[in-house]
Amino acid sequence: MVCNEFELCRSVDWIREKMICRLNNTRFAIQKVSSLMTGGRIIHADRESFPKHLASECPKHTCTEDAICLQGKCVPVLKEKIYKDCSDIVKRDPSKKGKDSVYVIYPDTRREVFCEMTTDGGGWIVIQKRQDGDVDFYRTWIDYKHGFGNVSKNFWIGNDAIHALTRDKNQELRINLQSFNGEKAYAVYSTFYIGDENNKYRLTVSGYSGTAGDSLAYHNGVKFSTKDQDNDLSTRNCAMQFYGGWWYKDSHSTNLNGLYAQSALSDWKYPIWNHWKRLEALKQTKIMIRRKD
Ligand SMILES: [Ca+2]
Repeated sequence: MVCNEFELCRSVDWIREKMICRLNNTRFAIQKVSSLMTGGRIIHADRESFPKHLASECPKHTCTEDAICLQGKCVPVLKEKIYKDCSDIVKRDPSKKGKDSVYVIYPDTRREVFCEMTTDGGGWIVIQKRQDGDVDFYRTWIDYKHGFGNVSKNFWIGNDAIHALTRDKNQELRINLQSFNGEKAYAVYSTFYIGDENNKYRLTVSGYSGTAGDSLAYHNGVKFSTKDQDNDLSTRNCAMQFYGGWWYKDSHSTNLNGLYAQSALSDWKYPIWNHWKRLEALKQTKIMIRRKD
């Protein structure tokens, strides 16, 4: 269908891949503008009634209610709300509480993340999870940079993603731990962010509370290391010694990306949390973040 020129966006802000349009009090975002010309997707936000509302604003608009006019063509509108992160989802849609799943969020660009919607009211973005030995965590710098694994089972979201998600320095961190005999403990940190790759993903973490003890304090201010990139403070290569990618100092007091054990074996190379179970390998770990405001 041919329509009049796109006139919905009276003012346009370009933010990365998004074109943010404002029309009176309605704000909506068009994703991946370059792909629109070949029938890409449009997503609108903040108002379910967007097409009708626009119809009254744009009498020349000749597309159906499920499309808007852009570059002379009617382009379908996807009725998908734009959420900034997992906490935004539970805030605006309380029915999602308790529904742990993969969701699409737009903290900066479009990301598919696993939201933990159960613990302490939900709204957590899971950045690491381990529940069995299916995925190898003894990996290279590039793997840790981009992330690996399966988001609903065992995975690392990626250091670039963690940096992007925490760079506003307004995230709290929560780590849930479970031992092989079924005991549980957790640690919450009121401050958590990491630097970018140039800064070797340097860790900033503080403000502990919880039941597991503060094993991350030792790692505060430390750079990330992998077996092929030794940024630790030891003369040895801690990533090789402890079989993981982590913020190793001259050793560690927690090694949650270490070698997965199938039982409660005892060694520094396993996923341990020293202040809770000393050197006992843990069965399950989950690391997650949530916006504080
Ligand atoms: Ca070293």
